[in-house]
Amino acid sequence: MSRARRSLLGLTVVGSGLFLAGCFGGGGPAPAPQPSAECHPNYSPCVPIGSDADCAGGSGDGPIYVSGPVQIIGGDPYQLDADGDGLGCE
Ligand SMILES: [Ca+2]
Repeated sequence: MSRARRSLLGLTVVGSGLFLAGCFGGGGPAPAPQPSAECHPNYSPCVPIGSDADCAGGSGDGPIYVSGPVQIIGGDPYQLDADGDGLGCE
C-alpha cells in the first residue's frame, strides 16, 4: 500500500512541475516586477526598498548602496542626506 502512495505522490509532483513550466514558458511578457526591484517613493532616481540604504563609497553598511546624487522627496528614511539640502549622496 505504501508503495502505491509514493507512486501517486511522485506523479502529482511531476504533473505540477510540468504545469508550472507550461505557464511560465508559454505566455508573453512577465507582468509582475520582482519585489527587490521596487523603488522607494522618497528618492529619485530609483533607490530600492530595503532594510537600509547607504551611499556608495561611504562608511555605511548597506545592504543597499546608492550612487548619488539622489533627490529626497519628503522624508529621508535612509538618512542619505546628511546636510539636509534635499540631495542625498551628492
Ligand atoms: Ca545633502
